[in-house]
Amino acid sequence: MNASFYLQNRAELQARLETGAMYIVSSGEAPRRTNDEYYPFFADRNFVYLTGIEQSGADLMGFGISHTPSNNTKTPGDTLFIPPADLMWERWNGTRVKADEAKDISGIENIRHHADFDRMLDHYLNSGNYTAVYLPLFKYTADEPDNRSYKLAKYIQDRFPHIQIKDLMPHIKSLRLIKKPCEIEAMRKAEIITGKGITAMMKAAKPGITERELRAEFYYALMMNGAAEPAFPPIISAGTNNFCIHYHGHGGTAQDGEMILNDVGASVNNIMTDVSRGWPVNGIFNKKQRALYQAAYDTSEHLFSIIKPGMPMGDVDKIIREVCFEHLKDIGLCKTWQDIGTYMWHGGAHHVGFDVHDVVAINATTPLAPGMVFCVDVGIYVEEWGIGFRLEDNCLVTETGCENLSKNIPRCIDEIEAIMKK
Ligand SMILES: [Mn+2]
Repeated sequence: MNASFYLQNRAELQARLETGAMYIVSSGEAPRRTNDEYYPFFADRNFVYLTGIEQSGADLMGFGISHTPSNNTKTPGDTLFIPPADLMWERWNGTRVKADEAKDISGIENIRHHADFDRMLDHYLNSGNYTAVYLPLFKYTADEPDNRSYKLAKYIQDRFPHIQIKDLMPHIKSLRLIKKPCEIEAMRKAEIITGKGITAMMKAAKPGITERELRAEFYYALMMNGAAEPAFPPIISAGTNNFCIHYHGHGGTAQDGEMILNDVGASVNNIMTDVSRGWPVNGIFNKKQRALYQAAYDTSEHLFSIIKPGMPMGDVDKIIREVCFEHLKDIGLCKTWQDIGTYMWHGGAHHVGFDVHDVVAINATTPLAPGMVFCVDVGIYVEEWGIGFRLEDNCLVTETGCENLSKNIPRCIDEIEAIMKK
């Protein structure tokens, strides 16, 4: 990504905000893990989307583009507040982004030390030129501690009651819904790395291999191909551990006759992929595994043949279930439509981008549009047979239909069996 991507994202966001509005997005801080040790820092996704900068303790302040201050002073441009250089701190913890680097990455001209933030915020809010501050207000659970956005909201409400606090999330979610060409390019590169990780696991698989060894194969392939980290904690499991949808135990051993499941992704330039495959530990699908995998594959292929602009988002998941139901009925597992919930445990379509479960403005009636990217995820779990897996690919909506971005990662039974042949 170059600075023009972030400049464009900020320009589009600013154009959505009314006169007299400003917004603040913070990069966040790494939480403490234990004693004096911190979790690796993972920058707030909205902050990265708008700046490209992955530096903790930074804030972006932006302003409604149509705003003309009443006292005719110049409309302030986007301002980035970064922590100052601190040689002792950096000796222990790594270098902080410098002003000129931050400018090159983000295209933001106005870079300030973070110590200026409070004073400048107070100055703007006292100026009479502003009526609203937009903050990204999101909590996954209501009782989680206040992050910087919530603390800023309280600070502003306490001291500047004439200023309205508004939620930035709806605006940023609608921007993040449609991917720009450079995001698609990054995703294509990430799919190649993801494919190397998945095929390495397929090649290494054999009866007796542990989930940890498979995990090591995945990490090794990613690191050897330039990835610093997987996009998200990989899910790699075997046998009945496949029945835990978000399994991170990695303590099991793959036995002959079982299936291995992976649900993994690499990222390039912060754009993630999310790909699942299921394959037999011993390299040859048995009769039941073959029937179920083929059902998932045919369902997925059907979806990729019909997805196109205009289709309501909710239809993707609905049609996955309907088509898979027909296959499971043919196999003899489903008798009535109500039985589908016994074998399909999760939704079949979530967007992917800066987040693996991407934060986008979408509902069941939203029409698909070019530039959207979501997973087509067919999960089948048959506990009575001890077989569970999912087949998950990344679908880009194009002008005329769609494209499977992860189609080159071994996908059909013949491809998987060929790659596993020793
Ligand atoms: Mn996934």
